[in-house]
Amino acid sequence: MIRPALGSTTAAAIAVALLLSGCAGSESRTSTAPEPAATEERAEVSSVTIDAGWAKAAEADGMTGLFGTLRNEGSDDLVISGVESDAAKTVELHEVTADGAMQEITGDVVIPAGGTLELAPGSDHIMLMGLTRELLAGDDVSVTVTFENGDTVRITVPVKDYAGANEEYAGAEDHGEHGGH
Ligand SMILES: [Cu+2]
Repeated sequence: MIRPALGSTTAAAIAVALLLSGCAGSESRTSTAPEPAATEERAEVSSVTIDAGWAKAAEADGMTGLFGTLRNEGSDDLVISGVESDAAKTVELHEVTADGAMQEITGDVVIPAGGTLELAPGSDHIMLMGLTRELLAGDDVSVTVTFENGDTVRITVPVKDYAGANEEYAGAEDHGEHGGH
């Protein structure tokens, strides 16, 4: 009668010890988190990067473009489903039409597996509209790109002064004379 009681006490003690070591293990960040955690962690992937990324300096409440080469080092094509930024009220993917106006891209924007998506002045770009702060040369600006599979990637680029990328936004209201052309 004594042996089983001792046995179960020992088993319970071992279980508590395992539980404690389990807690200690999950609290230590050194072993499981090699990279700093993102502020909002969904399914952040590291297989998408930007080469030579930059954004054009712009005033608060204005709009600006973000450019660079998005690279998908994963094995699946990635379809962009949304872009957001704490620096802008609205973020869209834009293209520049043959007549030099820019507009939101309505079709799928894909970064092919093992391939790239070029974002450049006068061509496709990430448009930040309703800037929540002035973007000065030397600042950093971040956008979070979400893909249709639920993955996200946060991209941070430097702000630069740039004289180009002044395309009229086809969706913007005309503050001057009434166009009609
Ligand atoms: Cu644009």
